[in-house]
Amino acid sequence: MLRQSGQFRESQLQGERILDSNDLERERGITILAKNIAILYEGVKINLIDTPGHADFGGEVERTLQMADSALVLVDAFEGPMPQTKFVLRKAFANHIRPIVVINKIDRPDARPLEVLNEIFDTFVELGADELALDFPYIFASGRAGFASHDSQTREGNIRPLLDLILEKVPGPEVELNAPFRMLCTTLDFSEFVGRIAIGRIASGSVRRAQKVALLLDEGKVISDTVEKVMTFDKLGRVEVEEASAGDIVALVGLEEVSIGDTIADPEHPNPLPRIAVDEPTISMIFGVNNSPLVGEGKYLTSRHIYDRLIRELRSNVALRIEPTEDGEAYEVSGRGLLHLSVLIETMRREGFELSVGKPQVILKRIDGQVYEPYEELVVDVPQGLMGPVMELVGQRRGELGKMEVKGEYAHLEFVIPARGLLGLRTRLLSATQGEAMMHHVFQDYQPFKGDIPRRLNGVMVSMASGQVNSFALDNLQQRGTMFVKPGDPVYEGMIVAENARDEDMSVNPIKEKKLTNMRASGSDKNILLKPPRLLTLELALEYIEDDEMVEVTPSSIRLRKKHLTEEARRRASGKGKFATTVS
Ligand SMILES: Nc1nc2c(ncn2[C@@H]2O[C@H](COP(=O)(O)OP(=O)(O)OP(=O)(O)O)[C@@H](O)[C@H]2O)c(=O)[nH]1
Ligand SMILES: [Mg+2]
Repeated sequence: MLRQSGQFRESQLQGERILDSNDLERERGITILAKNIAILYEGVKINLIDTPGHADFGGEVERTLQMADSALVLVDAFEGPMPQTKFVLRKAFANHIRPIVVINKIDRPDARPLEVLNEIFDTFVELGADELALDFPYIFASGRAGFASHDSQTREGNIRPLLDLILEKVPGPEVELNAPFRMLCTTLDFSEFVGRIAIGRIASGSVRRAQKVALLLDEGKVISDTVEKVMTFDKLGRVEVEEASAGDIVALVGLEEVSIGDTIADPEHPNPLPRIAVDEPTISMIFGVNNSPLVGEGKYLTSRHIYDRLIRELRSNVALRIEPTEDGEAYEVSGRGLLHLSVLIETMRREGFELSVGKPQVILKRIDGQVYEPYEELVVDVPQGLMGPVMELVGQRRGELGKMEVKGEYAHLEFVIPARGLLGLRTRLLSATQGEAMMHHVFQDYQPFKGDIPRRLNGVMVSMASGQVNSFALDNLQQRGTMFVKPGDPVYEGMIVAENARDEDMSVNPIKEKKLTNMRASGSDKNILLKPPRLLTLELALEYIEDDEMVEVTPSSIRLRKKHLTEEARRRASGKGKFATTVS
């Protein structure tokens, strides 16, 4: 759409992922933050908001829907509707937004556009869409090849049919032009030069530069302020304007106290718009200072630094919650899923923070004296021959099969599973299926607590010494497990250096030198063949650890460690059993 609108310089459209502009988005190939752009088509300004598709960033979807009149729901012409498709549709229906379905990637050789269309129809029915919604507009497209068509067989053309469909089906914004100014702040941006920028769609009236406004904050607080600058969205950027009016999506400069969910209003008519409803978090982790002996690789180390950073995050990350813990040095951070929180950790580490993070815990609820836990809908697509191990793994983790279908050579399996059961599932699924399984999941609801889920089967090797790993020691240890470290890596007492092949923890000495008496067999080092260590990404590390363990995160390293560094302290602590999950 951007390319064919003809409004961009070629240099602005280089490569893929034009909107996924931050480093993390590019590296991971996913959208994390929603972004606004605008194009002009047939004299109509079309504001487009790109939202993340991954349910962990559902908070982004919830708030950006406030600015939208319609949703283009993109569905892969081979994969069909995914759990996140349902998530987005549910949100759209709840906000009375009528979706336009775009069956994308019809250029794929394995595309099955008409079957997918039927599956989408079934999804609408399943979600209880009313008759109006069941009559949904749809179109086939290839975003990559740049065409859209009402005919599923077309493999060429341009994107105009999609733009035309938008003009035809999307009602103009429902707004009151002649009422007092009111707008909900749905996005925040920051700039070094002008400070906080409030973004939202004007619900009624108009706003000018230098206009006095009332900020209607949470809990009925009202403050007066002045809009310094009004900007509207234009192509990939923003332009300053004198005035903007109802229906426009604007960025307002000068309101230093504003947060997402606040209403900005005419001071004579301070009536707040409904705040944005955001789903509750389902997962939490403890963020604490890094108190490992290797602390100091980063710039921001104190709990004060961490606290201030987390509070800053709250302004724009609407689905996040933060609570101080009893010891005051650490914070319980809650979010929508592992990815939601790990992206925050990854962002912080790139900014120079060091942290220690505890095992992710699902957030339990007590309803009428009974404990409830979050359940997720899980979809696994896997070559048919590999269904067995998938069923077994998901079954062990208390997932229940709902639907099973065959799509081409793939089996498509739909489960409902406690969110606890998902932690660590991806790695196991991938190794059980030689990397062939694809899984997607999305929060479904809270259901009664389902009982135990098997924990990590293996114990770990814990270093008993501090120093530098050497190959002689590793050569011995690698017979007994899978190493996480390589020669030359720094280790400390209490650091986890390997997975033990057995199910218990073992203290080891990865810095042990060869005894002098053996030295005569010179050159024997050459016979040491070390397997490459298992590299743990942040998410893998978080999924891996148990309750008595932590992940040490610094700008340059991710290490696993025991909470208690000495064996003595661990022995003392292990006397007291702990409930594995938190109850709220
Ligand atoms: N074959 C084919 N591939 C496409 C097409 N459109 C996008 N892709 C590929 O699909 C992958 C995902 O594309 P994205 O644009 O990141 O998808 P997205 O829906 O924005 O993903 P999230 O932002 O994470 O929800 C990329 O590798 C694209 O190159 C298409 O029309 N045809
Ligand atoms: Mg995207």
